Amino acid sequence: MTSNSPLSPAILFDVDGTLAETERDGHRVAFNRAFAAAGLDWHWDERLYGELLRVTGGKERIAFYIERWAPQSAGVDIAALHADKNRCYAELVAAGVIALRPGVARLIDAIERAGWRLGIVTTTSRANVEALLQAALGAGALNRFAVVVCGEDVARKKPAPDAYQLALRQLPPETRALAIEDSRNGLLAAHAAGIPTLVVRSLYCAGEDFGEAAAVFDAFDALDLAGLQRALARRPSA
Ligand code: XBP
Ligand code: MG
Repeated sequence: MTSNSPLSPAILFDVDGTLAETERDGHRVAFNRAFAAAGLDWHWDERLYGELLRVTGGKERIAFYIERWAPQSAGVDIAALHADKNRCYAELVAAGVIALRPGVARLIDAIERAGWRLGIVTTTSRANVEALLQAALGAGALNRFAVVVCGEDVARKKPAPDAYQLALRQLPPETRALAIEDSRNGLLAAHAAGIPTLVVRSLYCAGEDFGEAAAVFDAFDALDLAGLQRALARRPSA
């Protein structure tokens, strides 16, 4: 299959947990730095953050935390706090704290060499994606992706299908898309958009239910173009 084939493949990568293990040492640390800078005595430890991850989106996660654990802070400016958190995240990423998962760069290169399209479908902020890809793959890395859908592009974040549906609208009609995800929320989003999905287990989401996945892997080492092709041939079960 090449990009000129009647069915032109596009491999749509999730970001957090999939391209890189960004959550524990990236987003979580950045949230805590922003809380401290704002004079808040909140601290999201590794275990609590695992629970909070069920809420996708940083602003939504802060709002959920306030509702559950800090109702006295209902007046906090969530948008400002989140903007500072993303600034802290960009600093961490630029300092090299977060690397791509082993095998990701190799797979991206192979997809490009095959003439297939690359895409990103994430519920994180665009600034975070830009910071990560620039640090990990170099300046202009985002231009390698035919479609880049981020949290601010959609009304509803994963597990809603909006982000994947938008990606499909931005790709040529003959595209055969395959998603690569690490979480149940991501899998449900892609599945609801009718996109077959491979799961590569990550630190925080390894124990989740991936029943709807075309295949589940523990690492990218086991994934090659043939594996992607097999998954592309499958339609998601109803
Ligand atoms: C990951 C998320 C994000 C990040 C934080 O989604 O849920 O909310 O934790 O990012 P995905 P923001 O795996 O789909 O990328 O603070 O920018 O929202
Ligand atoms: Mg993810």
